[in-house]
Formats: sequence, C-alpha cells, structure tokens
Amino acid sequence: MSRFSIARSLIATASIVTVILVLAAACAPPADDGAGNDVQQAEAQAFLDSYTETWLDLAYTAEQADWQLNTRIVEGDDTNAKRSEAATAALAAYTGSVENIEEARRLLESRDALDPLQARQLDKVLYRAADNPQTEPELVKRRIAAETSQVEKLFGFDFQLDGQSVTTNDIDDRLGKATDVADRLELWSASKEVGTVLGEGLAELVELRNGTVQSLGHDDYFAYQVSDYGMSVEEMMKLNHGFVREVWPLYRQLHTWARYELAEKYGASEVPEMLPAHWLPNRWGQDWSQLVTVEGLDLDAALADKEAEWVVRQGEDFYVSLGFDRLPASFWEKSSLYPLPEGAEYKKNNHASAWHMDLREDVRSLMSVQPNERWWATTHHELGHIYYYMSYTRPEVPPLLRRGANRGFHEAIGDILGLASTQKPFLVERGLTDGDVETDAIQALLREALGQIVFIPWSAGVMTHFERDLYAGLAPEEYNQRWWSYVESFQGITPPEARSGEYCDACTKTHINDDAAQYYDYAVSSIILYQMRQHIAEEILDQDAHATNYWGREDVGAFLSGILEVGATRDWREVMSESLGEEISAAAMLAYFEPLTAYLEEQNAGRVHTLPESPTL
Ligand code: X8Z
Ligand code: ZN
Repeated sequence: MSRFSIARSLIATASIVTVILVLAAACAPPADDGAGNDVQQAEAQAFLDSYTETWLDLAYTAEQADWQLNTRIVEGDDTNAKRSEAATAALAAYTGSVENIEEARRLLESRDALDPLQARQLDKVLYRAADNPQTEPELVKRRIAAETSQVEKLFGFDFQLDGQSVTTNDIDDRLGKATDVADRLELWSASKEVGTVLGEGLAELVELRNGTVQSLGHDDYFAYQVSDYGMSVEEMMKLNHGFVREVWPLYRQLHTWARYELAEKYGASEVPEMLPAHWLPNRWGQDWSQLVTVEGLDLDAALADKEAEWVVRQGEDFYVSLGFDRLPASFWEKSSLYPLPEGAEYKKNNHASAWHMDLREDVRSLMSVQPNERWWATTHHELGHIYYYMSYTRPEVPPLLRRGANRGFHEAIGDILGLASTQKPFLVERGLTDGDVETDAIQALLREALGQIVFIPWSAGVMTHFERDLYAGLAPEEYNQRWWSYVESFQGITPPEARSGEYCDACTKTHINDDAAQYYDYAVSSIILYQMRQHIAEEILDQDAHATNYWGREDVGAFLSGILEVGATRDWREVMSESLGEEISAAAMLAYFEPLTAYLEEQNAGRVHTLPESPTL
C-alpha cells in the first residue's frame, strides 16, 4: 500500500452523481470564460488555497505521529498511540468540517464555470470529508481510536514458534524453504495466531468505517473506496470477475502442476484435491514463485553476499539510470528500511509501505529489507511509490491531486521495474548473473506465472470478494467460514484442518486491517503493468518482453515520467488511452504467458484437474 496518507483517506469523485456531472460537463459546449467565470474561479481558488494550506499543516503533523506509531510500538506504552489519535482527530476535524463540506458543495454547484483542475480538487475535498465527517463527530472519534488500536495489536503481536519469539521475516524465510510438512504446519499455524486478537477489532472497524462514510451518502465503506476510481461496486466487481475469468485456464494448470509437484516434494501418499495452505511458500498462498529456482536467475544466490542497504541503493541506481533524480538525503535519514536490531525493546510495522509525509519533499519508506529476492522485489515496488511522489511534486500538480492516476497505477510502477530487474539481460548487465549460464526460458516464465498469475484469483477473487461482503454486513461469526469458502473457490486452497471461529484468518492480512477495501488496487496494478511492459518492450525498446534490459534507458524513464508527473490531474482512463493507446485489459498479460500453456499441458498430461473449467463467481 502506498501511504499517500495524508492521503490515507482517499480522494476522488464524490459519487456517481458527480461522475455524471463530470461527463455532462465534458460534453457541454465550452464554458464561457467571461467575467462570471472569473469571479467563480477566483472564489474557488481562494477556498482551495486556504484549505490546502491548513490541511497540509495538519496532515503533516498527523503523518509524523502515524509514522512514530508504525515504527515504534512499545508494549504497554500508549504515548505514540495517544499522540497519533490526537493529531488524526485534529486533521479529521478540519477535513470533515461542516463548513468545508458546505463550501465545496456550494462551489461545485457551478462546476461548469470552474477550471477542471479546481473541480477535481473540490471533488477530492468532498471525498476526503466523507471519510471523517464532523456531522458524526462521535463516530469519527471512536473510529480513530479503533484504527490505532488495531495497528498496535497487529504489529505489536509477538509471533511465537516453539515458545520463542519470531519475526514475520523469519516465518516467511522458513516457509520459503522448509520441506518437512510438520515444520511447515507449525510455521503456518504460528503465522495465523495474530488473527485471534484482531477479529473483534475488525468487526468494530467495519461498523465505524461504514457509519462514517454513510453519513455523506456512500452505501458502505467498500463503495466509498471504489468510488475513488469513478466506479460503482458493481462495475468494480465486474472488472475483477473479468480478470479472474481470463487467467483461470492458466491458473487451473498451475494449480494442478503445484498439487502434483508438491505432493511429490513433501512425500505425500496422495495428491490432494485442493492445495493445503501450509504447503505453499507464502502465508496466504498469494505468491508461489519460490517453488521454482531458475538457473541463471537465482537472485537469492546473487544477493546472499550483499548487505540489505546495497539492495535499496541498487534499486535507486536503477531509477536514476532511467533519468530519475537521486532520492533526497532525508529519505535515507528518516526512512525505516531494515529489520530492528536483535533484542530491540519495541516492534515496528512488519509490512512494507511508502509514505509521502508532507506531500512535498519528505518521502520515506518503512520496510525490513533483507538481501533476498523477496525484498528485492518489494524494494523496487516501494521505490515506485517514492518516485511517483517525487514526480508529481511540482507546482503544476496541486497537493490535493498529488496521487496516482488511480490507486492501481500507484501500485504498478515499482513492479514494472521490479519485474524488469529479474530478467536475464538486466542481471547480466548488473553483474548479478553469469551471461554464459544457460537459462531455461520456460522455467523463468513458469516462475513468474507462479507469482503473477497466481496473484489474480487471490487479489481479484478472495480479497476483493471478502471485503465486499465484510462491508455489506457479513456477521462476525461468519468471517472465518466465508474467508475459507472464497479461498477454496478462487484459489483452490484449503486449510490444514478445519479452522474454528476463534480464528480470524482474514485478519492476518495487513490490508484487511489498515488498508481497508482497496485490495483490488493490486489486481488492477497487475493487469496494467503487463500492458505497460508490453508497450515498453515493443514500442520503446524493440526487445522481447521476456528478456528486456531497461538499464540506462532514459526513453523508458521518459515514458514512465509522462504518466507519473500528471498525478491525478487527469482521469485515469484518459491517462491510459493516451499513454498506451488501449483500455485496461488482461490481453497483454495472457499474451506474455502464452508460451507457458503448451508446457503446462504437457506436464499435466494424465493428471487430474480438480478446479472447475470456469471459476465460480
Ligand atoms: O502490500 C503490498 C505492498 C505495499 S506498498 C508491499 N503488496 C501487496 C501484498 O503484499 O499483499 C504488494 C503486492 C501485493
Ligand atoms: Zn504498494
């Protein structure tokens, strides 16, 4: 997640009504720019200037307190929590104030007379207000306290294995490698314990999140977050269904392949119909790429003798080679990039994020980087957010519009570079592999599919459907049952044994708690990033998309910059059609993985497929 969180409450077209008005405005004859408009525009500008000035101040204070809360969690010490709550409350009191809501609405009554950039900003003011309207001060206050408490429980949790504290990095490293199924079961079960302390908090948050946004006319919190795309829930679900449907034939082959391969690897007497969750290298089964190691492309081996800092510096160098600026000195001074030292008396948020603290120069990342392939990918991902922030921080983009074209775009940029940085020609150029080693292209493609194709039924399927249901009123006692029913139908994964209602396995996923109702962002991101990679390979580099080298290519940097620099000043569909000449579509992703189909069919010949031919949607 990117925490453009000044930002955290996400902005956009306030409602479908607004969207219709925007469209109507776009079709209307040009507004007369006589004196009437000048007056209205001057009035709107005066409001926006004054709003922005106060908001930036309050937001920066809140952001700093939130940063403290996430980077220093001390058991039994609520100093950071209290400070964060107070700063967030002050921010909410302003952005949700009745005066600001009324003034933005009044100004928007003359939308046609306003400059389109002004109208976009006013829409964002209203979107932001809906997240914490002061028409419901009590609800907003309770919600802030509940959000803070959930973060502390999630990231203050002491994971234990055999009575010893372990970090999530430890669990992930070991889940990536362990071959003993009993060990794997212990690891997986340990990773799910945190859910038991989060279920109640989630139920409370659902009620409070819904309550706050409903008072400004949104159906529920899921609909509110989806409206940031200018879409209805129905449209967003349809888009995600399309993604699942399109990747399904390939996913079904991968699922069968994994069942048989893993049964053999773990010495199981039978091939299970569904994949046991603890067999997979990722806690949620969202990425299976570690199941395959490809000779010549083994980043774990290549990074083993590097320091964690080298990984981040190398990531920066890649962006710089494309023509981007160096990261500001403050990034290095203020970020929290590495795991806490052994024996630290406090904990920190163990999930990676990127923060645009003041919507100006103060950019930071919160990570726990280790020199391995997982963190290599994550580092590139986070730097993508940081370079997005840096690119749209310019006078032409008002602070209220310093955001991605949509949230999915924000998630995509770093992965475009991250994936490019795992291809052979790049690794050879960077001295991370030996160019003389033969690399099996199909194995490379298989490995990537186990990351990227496998991610779609999880993101567009499980997460998106569960959160839709959650905010539409799913009863807390049904959380776990509903979760596993989606995990089974979309991912073809089952728990090692029946999970009782005492667990909240959905709650173990960070985003469910602190990046609510937005996970389809990553599905959107995965789809458009293949569209962008195809465009870069074919139209800019004239290289095979499977074996590119972006290093030093300022033309690639210029293409990306063109998208990044405009932030949210333009509608995302326009940004897409202008930069790529097409609409959002999984075609590029499918074309990329097409060569894998024949290989998987051959591997799976004679094996029994247990997923249906079409997904259950
Ligand atoms: O949460 C993230 C980023 C946050 S900026 C690290 N991701 C999703 C996840 O970990 O579940 C990136 C891929 C999907
Ligand atoms: Zn992200």
